[in-house]
Amino acid sequence: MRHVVATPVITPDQIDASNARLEAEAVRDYAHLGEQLARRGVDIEDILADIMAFKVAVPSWGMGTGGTRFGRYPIAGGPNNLFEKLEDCAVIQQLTKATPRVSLHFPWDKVKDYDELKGFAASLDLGFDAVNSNTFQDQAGQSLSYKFGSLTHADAPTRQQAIEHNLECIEIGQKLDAKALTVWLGDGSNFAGQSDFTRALERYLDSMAVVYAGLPDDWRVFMEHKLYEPAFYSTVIQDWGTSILCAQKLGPKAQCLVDLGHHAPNVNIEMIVARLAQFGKLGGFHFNDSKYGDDDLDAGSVNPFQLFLVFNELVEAKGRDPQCFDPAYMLDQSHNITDPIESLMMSVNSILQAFTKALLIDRVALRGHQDGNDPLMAHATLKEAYDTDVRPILKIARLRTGAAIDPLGVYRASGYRAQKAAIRVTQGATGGGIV
Ligand SMILES: [Mn+2]
Repeated sequence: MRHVVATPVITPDQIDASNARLEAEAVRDYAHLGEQLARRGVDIEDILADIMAFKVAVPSWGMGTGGTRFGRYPIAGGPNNLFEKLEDCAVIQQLTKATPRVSLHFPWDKVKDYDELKGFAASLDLGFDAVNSNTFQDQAGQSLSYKFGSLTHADAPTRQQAIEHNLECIEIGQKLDAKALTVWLGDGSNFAGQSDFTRALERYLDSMAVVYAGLPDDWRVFMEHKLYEPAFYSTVIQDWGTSILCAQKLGPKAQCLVDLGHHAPNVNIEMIVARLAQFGKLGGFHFNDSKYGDDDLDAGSVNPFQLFLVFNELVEAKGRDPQCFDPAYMLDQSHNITDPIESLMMSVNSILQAFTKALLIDRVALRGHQDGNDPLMAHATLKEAYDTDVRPILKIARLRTGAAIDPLGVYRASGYRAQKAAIRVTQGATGGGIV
């Protein structure tokens, strides 16, 4: 029972001392931006309220340093088990107050006692978000291999094993008050002719219908598409088209999950977001960024304008359907050369910046320019919002929620990782999966 109460992480004093130094300047900058926005007819306090309410989940598997197929560079003080990963998640929540929930991945995150896990998380001010199943690799002691597929495998017993794993994930998730299951599978083929596209998808739908039937009333299942990898010729759920067809076939609790890195290069992802939202099928989001493929780089680090355009669609969709539009937001990144805590805090900041800027778009003017066939002014309306320096709003949001005005500065000054390096002696295989 050594994990029942968490050890203190960064003390409130450390945050307060830093905020005391930065507060006066932040308040002045906020007041100045407030004046500028008022001239544009925007009440900065309305924007601030939305930013303070925005939450994004962090992935347990993102707390360990990731790697590539060429290798991995562990950092001293990295987490060795789920409890240590939760301690790291707690630091991000403590310093940003925007990440109160953690997404778990099974069987990686299996523990003996889920009540203990829940209590430990609660003592760190953390809860749990969507649970993720894993049928893209074989586990020790697993009776049937997923080498040639899982939910779409040609053999019924292998499909059944994958179905049962997903049902077990739902069962565990219920113990942790999660409300959604995310299913990404690597099923596909490496050779033309290896797999019958149609029969593979039929098997997927049959398997997912059983998983769907196992969902509690207030749960949803998110289907995460991905163009390629680990299968390099064809993937069963390769894009949003296949995903939405399956979601429509399965029923209202089935929705699509958009991982920003799971598309072909240059695909118009914001348009996919709009389409899925229009048909009530945008269930969740995995934020990251990419240059070439499923790079799992930090959100907003390569293409912050795309992130802004995605949030433009999310704000638009929320405006159309404020009651029902409620996607599950999560970060899904692999941190290969940075401290995952630092990367995730920077990513939260990028996401909040994109969201804030999207909230500043003058939607009445935009619609007028769209309907009046004035492409230049329509685009200029977006750029007016995008070019606004919204950092003062994020700083005041953090100040008012009890987070750190400067999360990275407080984290670096705290020496958290060095302290953990003295305690966390071993460095096990806790690498982030790329999902
Ligand atoms: Mn993902």
